[in-house]
Amino acid sequence: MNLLPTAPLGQTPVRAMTVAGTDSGGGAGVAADLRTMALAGVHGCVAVTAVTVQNTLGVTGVHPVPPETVAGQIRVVAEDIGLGAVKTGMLATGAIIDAIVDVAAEVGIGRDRPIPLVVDPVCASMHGDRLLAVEAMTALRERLIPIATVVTPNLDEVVLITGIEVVDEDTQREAAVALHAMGAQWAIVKGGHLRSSPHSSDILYDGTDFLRLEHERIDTPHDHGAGDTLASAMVCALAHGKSVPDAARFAKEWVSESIRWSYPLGAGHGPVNPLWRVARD
Ligand code: PXL
Repeated sequence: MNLLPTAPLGQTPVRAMTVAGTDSGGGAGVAADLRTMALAGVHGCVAVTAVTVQNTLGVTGVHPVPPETVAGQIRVVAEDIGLGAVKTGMLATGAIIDAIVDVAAEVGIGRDRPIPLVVDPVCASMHGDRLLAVEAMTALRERLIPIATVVTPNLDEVVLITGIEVVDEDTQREAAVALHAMGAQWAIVKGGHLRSSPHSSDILYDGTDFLRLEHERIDTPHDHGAGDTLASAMVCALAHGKSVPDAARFAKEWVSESIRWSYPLGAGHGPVNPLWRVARD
């Protein structure tokens, strides 16, 4: 695959930020985001939104960070280090979403602003544990999605956000139109969980054109952190100045290889693995 250019050793690389939760098992959230950013040659900054207590079997605790602490992490980094792009993942509460949307306006993050924003609307873990409070759905729909450069839901998130049950490509397109109508500049409706198709095809929509990105489906139980990895790869490409379709193509290949090289861990679902980028036999 075509990789992103990396800075010469010793020189400042492109910077991106993940606004996300921690996973004590090291599979998803901030850990997954920083792995992909490091391996893609991007310096990853972090605004932690919540600490989760979890292993490969599930989440047993969620501890949100105070909203002003989340906003503070974003503000000081944007002001000092400078950011090429930002992604959000697990956001936990409506008050955290409000704080992020407010600081994004202050420092220029979001669609039609200098710093592109990828919103991965994480609602629940793969085990069904809630990672975004039910009360936060309104803030997600009415405040965060409208400032997204790209929103990247999976099919479970699509139902929760739009009410649309995706069963085929037509309904996948319908969902993309609904997400775009909520204000996102681009909607990517991921088809990885659409079992009626032999491929994993994602639909991209910008209000005018539909694009379909296709990849063979890689069947594995070890796909923890796949959504985070896709959104992180996309944010790396956007930080490098790529267009959304080019960033989505890069990210699709990146996550597909990372799923191919995922590994078992603990007694549950293992993580996707971007170390294919550097590993040798
Ligand atoms: O993969 C979604 C996700 C994001 N962030 C955190 C998570 C998970 C899934 O479990 O735990 C912190």
